[in-house]
Amino acid sequence: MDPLKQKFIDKASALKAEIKSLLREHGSKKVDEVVLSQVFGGARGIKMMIWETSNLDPVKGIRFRGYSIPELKELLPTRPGGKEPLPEGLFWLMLVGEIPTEEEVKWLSQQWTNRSNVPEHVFRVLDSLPVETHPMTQFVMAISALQTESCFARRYDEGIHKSEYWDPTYEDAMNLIARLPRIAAYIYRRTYFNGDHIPPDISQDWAGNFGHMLGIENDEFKSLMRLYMTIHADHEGGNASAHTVHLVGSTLSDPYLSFAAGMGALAGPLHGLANQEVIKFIFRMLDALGTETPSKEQIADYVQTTLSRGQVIPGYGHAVLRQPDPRFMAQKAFAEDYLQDSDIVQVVWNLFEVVPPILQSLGKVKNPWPNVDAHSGALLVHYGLKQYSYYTVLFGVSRALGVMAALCWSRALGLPLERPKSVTTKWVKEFIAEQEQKEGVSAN
Ligand code: CMX
Repeated sequence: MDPLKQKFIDKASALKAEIKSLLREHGSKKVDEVVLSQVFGGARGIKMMIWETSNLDPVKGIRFRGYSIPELKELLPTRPGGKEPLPEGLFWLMLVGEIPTEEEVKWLSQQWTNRSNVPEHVFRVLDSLPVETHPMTQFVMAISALQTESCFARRYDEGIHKSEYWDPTYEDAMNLIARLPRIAAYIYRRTYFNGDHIPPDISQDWAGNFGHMLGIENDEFKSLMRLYMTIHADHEGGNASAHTVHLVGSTLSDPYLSFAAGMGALAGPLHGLANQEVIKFIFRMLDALGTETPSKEQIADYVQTTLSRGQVIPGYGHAVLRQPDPRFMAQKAFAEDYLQDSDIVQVVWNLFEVVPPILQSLGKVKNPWPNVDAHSGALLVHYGLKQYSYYTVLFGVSRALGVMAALCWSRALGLPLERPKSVTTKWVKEFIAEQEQKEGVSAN
């Protein structure tokens, strides 16, 4: 058995035993109370699922196995002489809870290279689609086509023992992650470069090779890809894409189909598609104002007009966060290091000053601060990746790291089919009437 797999199952078996005794002793302890506004309000904040790979604090932001993004930048292995962490290291950390050594990361990089071959039929499926098909639709279809390769589906069909579900899940997770950059780059090159594809360079790391296959041979851009793939990977379990993968995976649907479903969720404009919406918003604003360098007053007016049309300001707000997103700040720090003089980056920084007080003044927005999507597009535009309809695919490739590590845990811990309770508004009204009657009786 490979060393990562062995380490994973040792840790997962120990935790599974611990959870068993924890539930035996404390299974009936209350961890939450649910109020009616949460039932109607998208289940915000309700604790209802186990997700081991990361945790989101409303004020401090994301912690991957307890580590903040600045800590990961210090601790995770980089390319020789590089500043940005290798996403391979983050996957290792999320899967087994340990900061890997350079050797371990090298091993994982090599594993993903070895597993990266994409079967021909996946490219044929992509080539059969109209070239103007949205890249996220292409991505979902390619992942679904790749499902023919699922070890989990095959082993389940053969009659695998449930204690072994984690094993083919791990194999699928590793193979899927290994293949995604090739698929994503293929979508980019067929959509925007007439199918002029660039073969993989197996001497490069996972994110570096992805940058190479996209066709942007620039070391700074490859560094950006390493950072991008690291910071977008996971945001605990409740966000729409992660939760979808978890929910679909809980039916024992295989990792490919679970991930494809999650990518459908990521493609919504209130979630991952916000990264394309942000840059679209900025381009339209520059167009409307007739300048590449708008003043803060001009930006403020444009933001007000957008709000008055009943539209959201993309890249701002969050269902959990109540501070500027550390993932936004990490990208800002990258821009401060590498591209201080970019006009479009300056627009993003001016929006950061202008938008929060305007959103705050509405009196209803719980978090007026920027999220991860507010910054990413401007960095990509700077390096020449201007086709914003493609941006969510980049997010999706990264998100695979978190949700696949988490799915391995779900299968190893034997987490059951997810099936929360729904109620009708009629039930709610009857419930309220019953409560009021009881209160009336006890008051008399
Ligand atoms: N612009 C305008 N209005 C906003 C807003 C924004 N950026 N963020 C929130 N609001 C509004 C909501 O639409 C809601 O209005 P109504 O009561 O009229 O429906 C009100 O403020 C309260 O919303 P909230 O409780 O603060 O936010 P939610 O938890 O309901 O929603 C989110 C969170 C992200 C969907 C929302 O902030 C939003 O639409 N942001 C813009 C889209 C975006 O950037 N999404 C990406 C999030 C990160 C990611 O997943 O990638």
